[in-house]
Amino acid sequence: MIKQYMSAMGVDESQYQAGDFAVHSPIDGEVIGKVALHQVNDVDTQIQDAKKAFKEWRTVPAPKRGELVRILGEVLREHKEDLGALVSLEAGKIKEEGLGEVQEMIDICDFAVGLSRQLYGLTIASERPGHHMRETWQPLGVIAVISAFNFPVAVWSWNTALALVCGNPVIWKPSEKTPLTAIACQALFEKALAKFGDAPANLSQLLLGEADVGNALVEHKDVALVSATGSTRMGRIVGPKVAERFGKSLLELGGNNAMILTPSADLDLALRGILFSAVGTAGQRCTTLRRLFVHESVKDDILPRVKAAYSTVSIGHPLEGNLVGPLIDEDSFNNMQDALSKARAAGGTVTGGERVLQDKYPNAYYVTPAIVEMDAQNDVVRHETFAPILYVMTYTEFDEALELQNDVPQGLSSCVFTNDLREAELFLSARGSDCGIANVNIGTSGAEIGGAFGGEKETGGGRESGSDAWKNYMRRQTNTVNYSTELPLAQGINFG
Ligand code: UN1
Repeated sequence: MIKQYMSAMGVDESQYQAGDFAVHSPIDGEVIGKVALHQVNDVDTQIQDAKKAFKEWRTVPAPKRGELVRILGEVLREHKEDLGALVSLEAGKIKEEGLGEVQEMIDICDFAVGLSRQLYGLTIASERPGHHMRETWQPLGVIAVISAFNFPVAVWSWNTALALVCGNPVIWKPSEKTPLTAIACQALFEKALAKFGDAPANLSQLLLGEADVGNALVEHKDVALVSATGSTRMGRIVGPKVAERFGKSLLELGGNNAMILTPSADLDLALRGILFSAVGTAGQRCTTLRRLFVHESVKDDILPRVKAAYSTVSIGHPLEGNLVGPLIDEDSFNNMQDALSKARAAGGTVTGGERVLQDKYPNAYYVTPAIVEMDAQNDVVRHETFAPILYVMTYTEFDEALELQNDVPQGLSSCVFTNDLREAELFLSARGSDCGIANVNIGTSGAEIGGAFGGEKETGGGRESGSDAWKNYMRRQTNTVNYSTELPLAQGINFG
């Protein structure tokens, strides 16, 4: 099944059928590829090759670098269907979401092309006569991208499109659960390179491997920036290692995203917002809605409607018109069941959360999305479980809802549904949501690429994608130029 897509994208079977690391589709558990993994000693070779590429690429004018990314965007447009379908087959996303992910890639390429003619610095007023100050942004060096299974292609492109226009080479270590989509991206990048013409070799390299290989990449002193997306557990390992060698890191870790549903909210809108954010991608987005704080006066109105909507959601093969595909693997299913039994033990009332389609797909894990009514926000709720579990709690005062929303270790995405201007503005104020993303009358997931994406606290503090996230991929330099014939010192110091 994947062959037609792979060959359309220019990937030869030898690249994904000849190795000894089996890749399973979450759709039915079948082996869909066998790839060769890199070893720890390949890491240094790739980094040395990337350093050579950096020396050349950093001197290519940024708008010319943007031309490569423009072509990459074109190649992605041509292969949107192929890559989107492959994302479905390897990561289990439904067709629309697989295509949406490729669209995010195209969007970030467009954004990066515009950026390639900007990368603005500042001019600064100097306190000294005949002096001129400015701030400039220069290419940074080798960028490592570590990505997760749930956005197997978009996260690479967010980083790579920006890194390239900023003058840097990239080494990408994708999740070991999704190497096939990574191989396809590399092939599409090479197509773009061939059209572009004269670019240095090894601008973008793929590093397939497990934790040992990732670790070697993270620890290597010649990797200037490690951009890592994944669990908080992974970030706790990566962050300190990079900091120890004074490297830079950009961390996109767990989320525990909430919605506050107020009495003035448009409930039809909220229902749709809840459904897409909580159930979409089978609850496996870092921005998935995991907590719903409903005003006590609205609960009896909205909750039956949410439950009714949940019961009509079609679950099954992601390319056959269903709204919810499989969980990524058995571990994910077990983690979900574990969280649900802890929630029950803590007094939660669980609706849904059962395994379905077991007869048809004995080696895959499809579940009905779960709703858990909880009396209080306890540690089960505070923990991120990467599965479709929505905890529902009530509140009385808006301030209390704000406190509950912020009272978790993570700080990625949040939203309020309200038609009350005061509530909306309070939610976005200094004493409102403490998350990197705070929305009004929009769910927690499905951000556009134009804004900076990321969050606070255990989410890791990184920002990638839009706004000025490009600055992560460059080094800042302050320049002072003296065009006078004197040498006045700053702060008026008289030295001799
Ligand atoms: C992720 O789940 O790792 O906002 C990223 C969203 C997507 C990106 C999610 N644009 O849901």
